[in-house]
Amino acid sequence: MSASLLGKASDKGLLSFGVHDLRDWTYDRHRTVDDTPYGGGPGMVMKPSPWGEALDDVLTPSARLVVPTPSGRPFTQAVAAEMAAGDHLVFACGRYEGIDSRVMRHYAPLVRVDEVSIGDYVLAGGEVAVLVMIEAISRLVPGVLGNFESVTDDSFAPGRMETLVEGPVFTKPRDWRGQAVPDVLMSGHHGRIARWRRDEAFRRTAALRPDLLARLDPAGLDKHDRKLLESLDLAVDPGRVAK
Ligand code: JAH
Repeated sequence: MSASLLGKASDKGLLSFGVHDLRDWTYDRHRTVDDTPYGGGPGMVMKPSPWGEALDDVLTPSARLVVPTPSGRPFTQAVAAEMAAGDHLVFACGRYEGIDSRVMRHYAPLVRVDEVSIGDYVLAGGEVAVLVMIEAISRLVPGVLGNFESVTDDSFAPGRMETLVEGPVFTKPRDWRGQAVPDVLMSGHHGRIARWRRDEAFRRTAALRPDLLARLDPAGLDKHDRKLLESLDLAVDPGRVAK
Protein backbone atom coordinates (compact mmCIF):
# COMPACT_ATOMS: atom_id res chain seq x y z
CA MET A 1 0.00 0.00 0.00
CA SER A 2 3.05 2.31 0.13
CA ALA A 3 3.94 1.53 -3.51
CA SER A 4 2.64 2.76 -6.86
CA LEU A 5 -0.87 4.20 -7.16
CA LEU A 6 -1.87 3.68 -3.52
CA GLY A 7 1.43 5.00 -2.19
CA LYS A 8 1.17 8.16 -4.30
CA ALA A 9 -2.46 8.70 -3.25
CA SER A 10 -1.44 8.32 0.36
CA ASP A 11 1.56 10.68 -0.08
CA LYS A 12 -0.85 13.25 -1.55
CA GLY A 13 -3.17 12.90 1.45
CA LEU A 14 -6.05 11.64 -0.70
CA LEU A 15 -6.26 8.44 1.32
CA SER A 16 -4.75 7.04 4.47
CA PHE A 17 -4.20 3.47 5.52
CA GLY A 18 -3.69 1.76 8.83
CA VAL A 19 -2.91 -1.87 9.58
CA HIS A 20 -3.56 -3.58 12.91
CA ASP A 21 -2.43 -6.86 14.44
CA LEU A 22 -5.40 -8.72 15.94
CA ARG A 23 -3.10 -10.29 18.52
CA ASP A 24 -2.73 -6.83 20.11
CA TRP A 25 -6.25 -7.50 21.46
CA THR A 26 -5.44 -10.87 23.07
CA TYR A 27 -4.50 -11.14 26.72
CA ASP A 28 -3.34 -14.75 27.14
CA ARG A 29 0.27 -15.96 27.05
CA HIS A 30 -0.11 -17.46 23.57
CA ARG A 31 -2.08 -14.51 22.12
CA THR A 32 -4.74 -16.96 20.93
CA VAL A 33 -7.06 -15.87 18.11
CA ASP A 34 -8.54 -19.23 17.08
CA ASP A 35 -10.39 -22.19 18.56
CA THR A 36 -12.08 -25.42 17.41
CA PRO A 37 -15.42 -25.16 15.58
CA TYR A 38 -18.66 -25.89 17.48
CA GLY A 39 -20.38 -28.79 15.77
CA GLY A 40 -17.06 -30.32 14.81
CA GLY A 41 -15.33 -30.38 11.48
CA PRO A 42 -11.89 -29.54 10.17
CA GLY A 43 -9.79 -26.49 10.87
CA MET A 44 -10.13 -23.67 13.36
CA VAL A 45 -12.42 -20.64 13.68
CA MET A 46 -11.44 -17.12 14.79
CA LYS A 47 -12.56 -16.35 18.34
CA PRO A 48 -15.09 -13.52 18.70
CA SER A 49 -13.45 -11.84 21.70
CA PRO A 50 -10.24 -10.49 20.05
CA TRP A 51 -12.32 -9.27 17.11
CA GLY A 52 -14.78 -7.53 19.43
CA GLU A 53 -12.00 -5.81 21.40
CA ALA A 54 -10.22 -4.75 18.19
CA LEU A 55 -13.29 -3.53 16.33
CA ASP A 56 -14.57 -1.61 19.40
CA ASP A 57 -11.29 0.34 19.20
CA VAL A 58 -10.96 0.72 15.43
CA LEU A 59 -14.53 1.28 14.19
CA THR A 60 -16.05 4.76 14.12
CA PRO A 61 -19.77 5.60 13.70
CA SER A 62 -19.29 6.45 10.00
CA ALA A 63 -17.14 3.40 9.23
CA ARG A 64 -18.19 0.41 7.17
CA LEU A 65 -17.02 -3.06 8.09
CA VAL A 66 -15.95 -5.20 5.14
CA VAL A 67 -15.25 -8.90 5.68
CA PRO A 68 -13.71 -10.87 2.81
CA THR A 69 -15.02 -14.41 2.62
CA PRO A 70 -15.66 -16.90 -0.20
CA SER A 71 -19.29 -17.03 0.98
CA GLY A 72 -19.85 -13.26 0.65
CA ARG A 73 -21.77 -11.28 -1.94
CA PRO A 74 -19.75 -10.62 -5.10
CA PHE A 75 -17.42 -7.62 -4.99
CA THR A 76 -18.15 -5.84 -8.29
CA GLN A 77 -17.28 -2.48 -9.82
CA ALA A 78 -20.61 -1.15 -8.52
CA VAL A 79 -19.70 -2.27 -4.98
CA ALA A 80 -16.26 -0.67 -5.36
CA ALA A 81 -17.89 2.63 -6.42
CA GLU A 82 -20.27 2.52 -3.46
CA MET A 83 -17.38 1.87 -1.06
CA ALA A 84 -15.30 4.66 -2.64
CA ALA A 85 -18.05 7.06 -1.55
CA GLY A 86 -17.57 6.11 2.10
CA ASP A 87 -15.17 7.96 4.38
CA HIS A 88 -13.87 5.09 6.53
CA LEU A 89 -13.60 1.43 5.60
CA VAL A 90 -12.47 -1.21 8.09
CA PHE A 91 -11.49 -4.55 6.59
CA ALA A 92 -11.53 -7.57 8.88
CA CYS A 93 -9.23 -10.24 7.44
CA GLY A 94 -9.97 -13.73 8.60
CA ARG A 95 -7.63 -16.69 8.64
CA TYR A 96 -8.33 -20.39 9.20
CA GLU A 97 -12.00 -21.25 8.45
CA GLY A 98 -13.15 -17.69 9.07
CA ILE A 99 -14.49 -15.46 11.86
CA ASP A 100 -17.16 -16.52 14.41
CA SER A 101 -20.36 -15.34 12.72
CA ARG A 102 -21.60 -13.56 15.84
CA VAL A 103 -18.99 -10.83 15.24
CA MET A 104 -20.66 -9.73 11.98
CA ARG A 105 -24.11 -9.91 13.62
CA HIS A 106 -22.93 -7.92 16.61
CA TYR A 107 -21.74 -4.98 14.50
CA ALA A 108 -24.54 -5.03 11.90
CA PRO A 109 -26.84 -2.73 13.98
CA LEU A 110 -23.95 -0.32 14.59
CA VAL A 111 -22.25 0.03 11.19
CA ARG A 112 -22.82 -1.20 7.65
CA VAL A 113 -21.37 -4.72 7.50
CA ASP A 114 -20.61 -6.38 4.17
CA GLU A 115 -19.31 -9.91 3.75
CA VAL A 116 -17.85 -9.90 0.24
CA SER A 117 -16.17 -12.32 -2.14
CA ILE A 118 -13.74 -11.33 -4.89
CA GLY A 119 -14.18 -14.65 -6.71
CA ASP A 120 -14.99 -18.32 -6.35
CA TYR A 121 -11.78 -19.65 -4.87
CA VAL A 122 -10.43 -20.07 -1.36
CA LEU A 123 -7.37 -18.11 -0.21
CA ALA A 124 -5.36 -18.72 2.94
CA GLY A 125 -6.87 -15.57 4.44
CA GLY A 126 -8.62 -12.33 3.58
CA GLU A 127 -5.55 -10.08 3.27
CA VAL A 128 -4.90 -10.50 -0.45
CA ALA A 129 -8.60 -10.07 -1.22
CA VAL A 130 -8.51 -6.82 0.77
CA LEU A 131 -5.54 -5.53 -1.22
CA VAL A 132 -7.53 -6.21 -4.39
CA MET A 133 -10.55 -4.33 -3.02
CA ILE A 134 -8.43 -1.41 -1.76
CA GLU A 135 -6.91 -0.99 -5.22
CA ALA A 136 -10.29 -1.17 -6.99
CA ILE A 137 -11.84 1.30 -4.52
CA SER A 138 -8.92 3.74 -4.30
CA ARG A 139 -8.64 4.36 -8.03
CA LEU A 140 -12.25 5.63 -7.93
CA VAL A 141 -11.43 8.26 -5.30
CA PRO A 142 -11.20 11.67 -7.05
CA GLY A 143 -7.57 12.65 -7.70
CA VAL A 144 -6.08 9.20 -7.22
CA LEU A 145 -5.85 8.24 -10.90
CA GLY A 146 -5.02 11.68 -12.23
CA ASN A 147 -6.72 10.76 -15.50
CA PHE A 148 -10.48 10.98 -14.93
CA GLU A 149 -11.20 9.55 -18.41
CA SER A 150 -9.65 6.22 -17.51
CA VAL A 151 -12.25 5.75 -14.80
CA THR A 152 -15.37 6.64 -16.79
CA ASP A 153 -14.28 4.69 -19.88
CA ASP A 154 -13.87 1.43 -18.00
CA SER A 155 -15.74 -1.57 -19.41
CA PHE A 156 -17.16 -2.27 -15.97
CA ALA A 157 -17.80 1.33 -14.97
CA PRO A 158 -21.35 1.66 -13.62
CA GLY A 159 -23.64 3.93 -15.61
CA ARG A 160 -22.48 2.59 -18.95
CA MET A 161 -25.31 1.59 -21.22
CA GLU A 162 -23.89 -1.88 -21.78
CA THR A 163 -21.49 -3.92 -19.76
CA LEU A 164 -19.06 -5.66 -22.08
CA VAL A 165 -15.46 -6.65 -21.68
CA GLU A 166 -13.10 -4.55 -23.79
CA GLY A 167 -11.76 -5.78 -27.10
CA PRO A 168 -8.05 -5.91 -27.97
CA VAL A 169 -5.78 -2.86 -27.88
CA PHE A 170 -2.67 -2.01 -29.97
CA THR A 171 0.19 0.49 -30.02
CA LYS A 172 3.35 1.11 -32.06
CA PRO A 173 4.90 -0.41 -34.08
CA ARG A 174 2.32 -1.02 -36.78
CA ASP A 175 3.98 -4.36 -37.63
CA TRP A 176 5.41 -6.59 -34.92
CA ARG A 177 6.83 -10.07 -35.51
CA GLY A 178 4.70 -10.60 -38.58
CA GLN A 179 1.48 -9.27 -37.05
CA ALA A 180 -0.05 -6.05 -38.35
CA VAL A 181 -2.41 -3.80 -36.42
CA PRO A 182 -5.97 -4.11 -37.88
CA ASP A 183 -6.32 -1.68 -40.83
CA VAL A 184 -9.47 -0.10 -39.45
CA LEU A 185 -7.51 1.34 -36.50
CA MET A 186 -5.14 3.07 -38.96
CA SER A 187 -8.00 4.42 -41.09
CA GLY A 188 -8.81 7.57 -39.14
CA HIS A 189 -12.54 6.83 -39.54
CA HIS A 190 -13.68 7.42 -35.98
CA GLY A 191 -17.15 5.99 -36.59
CA ARG A 192 -15.80 2.79 -38.10
CA ILE A 193 -13.20 2.46 -35.35
CA ALA A 194 -15.86 2.82 -32.65
CA ARG A 195 -18.05 0.22 -34.37
CA TRP A 196 -15.13 -2.20 -34.82
CA ARG A 197 -14.23 -1.88 -31.15
CA ARG A 198 -17.82 -2.49 -30.14
CA ASP A 199 -18.00 -5.59 -32.40
CA GLU A 200 -14.78 -6.94 -30.91
CA ALA A 201 -16.11 -6.28 -27.42
CA PHE A 202 -19.28 -8.24 -28.25
CA ARG A 203 -17.23 -11.10 -29.76
CA ARG A 204 -14.94 -11.35 -26.76
CA THR A 205 -17.81 -11.04 -24.30
CA ALA A 206 -19.76 -13.78 -26.09
CA ALA A 207 -16.73 -16.08 -26.06
CA LEU A 208 -15.50 -15.45 -22.51
CA ARG A 209 -18.33 -13.85 -20.53
CA PRO A 210 -21.71 -15.13 -21.74
CA ASP A 211 -23.01 -14.25 -18.26
CA LEU A 212 -22.48 -10.54 -19.03
CA LEU A 213 -24.06 -10.82 -22.45
CA ALA A 214 -27.14 -12.44 -20.96
CA ARG A 215 -27.66 -9.32 -18.83
CA LEU A 216 -27.39 -6.79 -21.66
CA ASP A 217 -30.05 -4.12 -21.83
CA PRO A 218 -31.79 -4.46 -25.24
CA ALA A 219 -32.45 -0.72 -25.28
CA GLY A 220 -28.73 -0.22 -25.79
CA LEU A 221 -28.57 -2.40 -28.93
CA ASP A 222 -28.91 -1.10 -32.48
CA LYS A 223 -29.63 -3.11 -35.65
CA HIS A 224 -25.93 -3.73 -36.30
CA ASP A 225 -25.47 -5.03 -32.73
CA ARG A 226 -28.38 -7.42 -33.06
CA LYS A 227 -27.07 -8.74 -36.39
CA LEU A 228 -23.61 -9.26 -34.95
CA LEU A 229 -25.03 -11.05 -31.91
CA GLU A 230 -27.03 -13.36 -34.18
CA SER A 231 -23.82 -14.25 -36.06
CA LEU A 232 -22.09 -15.24 -32.82
CA ASP A 233 -22.14 -18.70 -31.38
CA LEU A 234 -24.01 -17.82 -28.22
CA ALA A 235 -24.71 -20.12 -25.33
CA VAL A 236 -27.97 -18.23 -24.97
CA ASP A 237 -30.67 -17.46 -27.55
CA PRO A 238 -29.79 -14.07 -29.19
CA GLY A 239 -33.46 -13.11 -29.00
CA ARG A 240 -33.19 -13.53 -25.26
CA VAL A 241 -29.76 -11.96 -24.87
CA ALA A 242 -31.27 -8.89 -23.40
CA LYS A 243 -33.80 -10.64 -21.23
C1 JAH B 1 -10.00 -17.63 3.23
C2 JAH B 1 -10.72 -16.20 5.50
N1 JAH B 1 -13.22 -14.45 -2.47
C3 JAH B 1 -11.84 -14.59 -2.19
C4 JAH B 1 -11.56 -15.01 -0.79
C5 JAH B 1 -11.75 -14.17 0.29
C6 JAH B 1 -11.45 -14.60 1.58
C7 JAH B 1 -10.96 -15.88 1.75
N2 JAH B 1 -10.78 -16.69 0.70
C8 JAH B 1 -11.06 -16.28 -0.54
C9 JAH B 1 -10.63 -16.41 3.10
C10 JAH B 1 -9.71 -18.12 4.50
C11 JAH B 1 -10.08 -17.41 5.64
C12 JAH B 1 -11.00 -15.69 4.25
